[in-house]
Amino acid sequence: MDAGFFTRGFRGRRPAPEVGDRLPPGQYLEQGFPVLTVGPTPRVDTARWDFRVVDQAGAERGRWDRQAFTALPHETVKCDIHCVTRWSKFDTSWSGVSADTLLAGVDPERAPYAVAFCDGGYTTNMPTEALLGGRAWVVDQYEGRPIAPDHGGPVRLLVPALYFWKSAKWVRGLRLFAADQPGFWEARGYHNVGDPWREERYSDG
Ligand SMILES: Nc1nc2c(c(=O)[nH]1)N[C@H]1C(S)=C(S)[C@@H](COP(=O)(O)O)O[C@H]1N2
Ligand SMILES: [Mo]
Repeated sequence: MDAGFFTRGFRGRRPAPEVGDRLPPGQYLEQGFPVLTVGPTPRVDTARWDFRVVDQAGAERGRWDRQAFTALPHETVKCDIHCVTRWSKFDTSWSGVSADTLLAGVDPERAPYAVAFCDGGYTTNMPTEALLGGRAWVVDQYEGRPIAPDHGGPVRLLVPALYFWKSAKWVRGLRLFAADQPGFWEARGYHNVGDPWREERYSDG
């Protein structure tokens, strides 16, 4: 075999260093934008849409209808996203409301666990802290346009530091708990935390 061919073949199996540094273990770089949904894309009734923060007992800590949500201060977020099925996509760009804004006044020591709930019934859990400090957004634009229905539009959660199953599509709110409550995938064997850099894909138990 000719040395040039071997070199190209060898390089072909390894991402360039600038890509490799940004790829968590076991991930590959995807250029498209795959759609991963359990079940059908729900029909979202924008007239009745709201985003709510509720406590364990069901008491409302915050509620924004579509108009109020749109009027909240928005930030542009550029981030890499990592799906547990091994694709990563670099430099995705979103616009939305920081979870710090939506959770203002919530004490993460008194309400240490959060569950995102959605139209269609999907849920996913994370520590309240994982949503604070500029680490999570509730986004309503992707690449400068409304988010396509298949990708969670009109509004989805974005938690780029965790595997993308935590970024709940069609999100309608956050419920706060004193004790951890596994979400849809977390109750079906996915890792409770889901840090891609630690390759926390599945739980052992
Ligand atoms: N409501 C809801 N949110 C969801 C899902 C889902 O099935 N329902 N799938 C999750 C998974 S496993 C991934 S990888 C991402 C996929 O988002 P995308 O379809 O925009 O790529 O959404 C996450 N959020
Ligand atoms: Mo996923």
